[in-house]
Amino acid sequence: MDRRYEAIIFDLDGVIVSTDRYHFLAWSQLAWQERIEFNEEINHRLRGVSRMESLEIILEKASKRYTPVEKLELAERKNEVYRGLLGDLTAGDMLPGVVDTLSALRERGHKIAIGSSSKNTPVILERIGLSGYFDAVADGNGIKHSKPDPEVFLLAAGRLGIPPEQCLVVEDAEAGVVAAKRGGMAAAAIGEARNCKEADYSLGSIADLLLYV
Ligand code: B16
Ligand code: MG
Repeated sequence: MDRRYEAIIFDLDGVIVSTDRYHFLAWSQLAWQERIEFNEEINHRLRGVSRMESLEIILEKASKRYTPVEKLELAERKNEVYRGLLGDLTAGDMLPGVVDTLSALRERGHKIAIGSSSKNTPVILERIGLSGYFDAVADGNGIKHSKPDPEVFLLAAGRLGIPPEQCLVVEDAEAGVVAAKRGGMAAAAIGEARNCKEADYSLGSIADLLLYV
């Protein structure tokens, strides 16, 4: 079968699994403890962005200045709450259509990979039963620069051995769509990024991917 893209690289949080609500809960708790304003609009800016960069965005509303050591402590505190919430994660938290779409892509002969900013990627994949399922995993543990830098997607493509122009990235964050395009890849936007103008494709559901690959 003709393939337009040899490889499909999936963002994790917000594309494969609904961990985005756990990030929101964990950041909300930290912001409340520190008496910092936090809402859905600010949360939207955290999608696809690394933990420390997310913290910097939250601290824009803080009335006091934090030292680098205090910032590390805040990020660690948020991560502990987040990790606690991940304890409840199961395969049932995968977003609708994910399992069928991934297996259809494999049947058609595509390589599939994860490209996530999250350092918690290994534990998340294990909790949802997808450890070892992807042909390659690139995550926050292997990169210096997070989205919108293309590093994580280039790492995934390199691990697959597929040139960037033969890769399609699936993203729910504008930062991730921009990262894919900067890396010379095509981008399909879903969920909160759906109307992102830099994307090549807009997906109403993950199964729509099968129309374009
Ligand atoms: P962690 P993705 C991203 O995952 C999240 O969207 C973002 O909200 C989070 O800050 C980032 O991972 C880092 O996560 O604190 O677990 O290392 O969308 O790139 O899969
Ligand atoms: Mg995401």
